[in-house]
Amino acid sequence: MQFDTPITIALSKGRIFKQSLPLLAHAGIEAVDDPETSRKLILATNHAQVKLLIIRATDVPTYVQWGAADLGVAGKDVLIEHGGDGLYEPLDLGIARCRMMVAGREGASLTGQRLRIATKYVRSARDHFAARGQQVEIIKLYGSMELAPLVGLSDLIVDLVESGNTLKANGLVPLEHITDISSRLVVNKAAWKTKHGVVMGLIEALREAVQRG
Ligand code: PRT
Ligand code: MG
Repeated sequence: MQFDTPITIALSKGRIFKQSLPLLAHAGIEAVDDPETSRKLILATNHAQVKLLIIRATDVPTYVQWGAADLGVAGKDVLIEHGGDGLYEPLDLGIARCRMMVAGREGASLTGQRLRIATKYVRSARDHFAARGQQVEIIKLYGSMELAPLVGLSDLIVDLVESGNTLKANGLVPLEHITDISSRLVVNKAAWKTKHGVVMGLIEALREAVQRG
């Protein structure tokens, strides 16, 4: 691919960066530094015009919405909570897959009014229970949700589950599937127009990489 205009791509380190690398490589983009060892927040690539921003997973939609990054890779969980203002979401990259689940102690009740739900995913949790007419109390947490039912902070949690090991290690079980999660390519709405050629080229190269598997 030719990059005749500056392009900034926002990524989080960890699983999203690792799993995005082979897809970006298919589009001819290779990072010069490894974010796991480098402390740099802006990574150069093999193309002078292409830069990678390394930021928190939950901040990716914000950088892209405001045009500080032209494109980004973010989990569907994060995109649901952000709401999607100022973004297009043209491609499911099929990476960083997991499931959003309701979990709790074995045999915990899922019905009843005023259940307390501890979660980082406030919007997803509220919508899930509201869809069946259940009013719940959402307790917003920023991590380690598994602790909440153990100390009586909540009846249930809504969290991401991959292997199920984290739940198991804390004596909890998955009780209900909410939705499958994967990471998506997001594009700033203005960049979609002003950098149309490069953005489309990049989307097509990534789409091809995803289809190849
Ligand atoms: O870690 P940090 O606070 O910086 O932010 P983050 O947790 O949002 O970022 P990161 O890099 O951990 O996750 C980025 C994205 O990866 C998320 O937004 C999801 O879309 C996706 N993803 C895929 C996951 C998981 N799998 C996952 N298993 N994100 C988190 N987890 C956590 C989960 O919350 C739970 O604590 O891993 C634990 C469960 O894993 P198992 O294997 O024990 O079931
Ligand atoms: Mg994490």
